[in-house]
Amino acid sequence: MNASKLFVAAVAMPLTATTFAAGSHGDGHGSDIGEPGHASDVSRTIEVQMYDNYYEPEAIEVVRGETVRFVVENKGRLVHEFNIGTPDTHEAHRDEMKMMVEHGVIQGGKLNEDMMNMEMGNGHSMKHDDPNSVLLEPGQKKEIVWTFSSKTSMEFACNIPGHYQSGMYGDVNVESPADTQASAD
Ligand SMILES: [Cu+2]
Repeated sequence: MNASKLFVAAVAMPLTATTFAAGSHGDGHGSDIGEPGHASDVSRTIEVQMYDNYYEPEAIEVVRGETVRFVVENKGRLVHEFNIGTPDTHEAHRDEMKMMVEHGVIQGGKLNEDMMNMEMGNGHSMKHDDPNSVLLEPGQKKEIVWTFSSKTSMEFACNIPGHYQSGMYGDVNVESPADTQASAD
């Protein structure tokens, strides 16, 4: 592998904090995955455990408009991601994760924090700080507060090379508030 070649590739394909943030991806209509929520709007906490290579629970049900606090804990022995998106955004994100592995930013059970903060030129870095995602070393626990604003079918997924392919993803089923009311009658 040619190191300088990889560096050029990284600069050409920047990993900005906003690339995959809500609303900034695609044509502006297609992939509305919701938006970062406010702690004061949280109606429910969902605990998610990550193992090698699967999640518990395997699927999540939310109501459109609901703000959920996800408490995500990595109980595996490898680095894992919990990322809320569509199959398309996950596919795009997998290219970035592949690059992070190729650069040694993700090394099996470890994250190279120094390298994540390294300046790649043009203000870009390999920071992994999208609001819809957390990337955790074994034993780490982090939170995401997310408001589900559309009925787009979504998935939570780990995009580290090989993990999604081995089944590390689950459905986010978004119900409309009316459905919930009907079933409560
Ligand atoms: Cu994983």
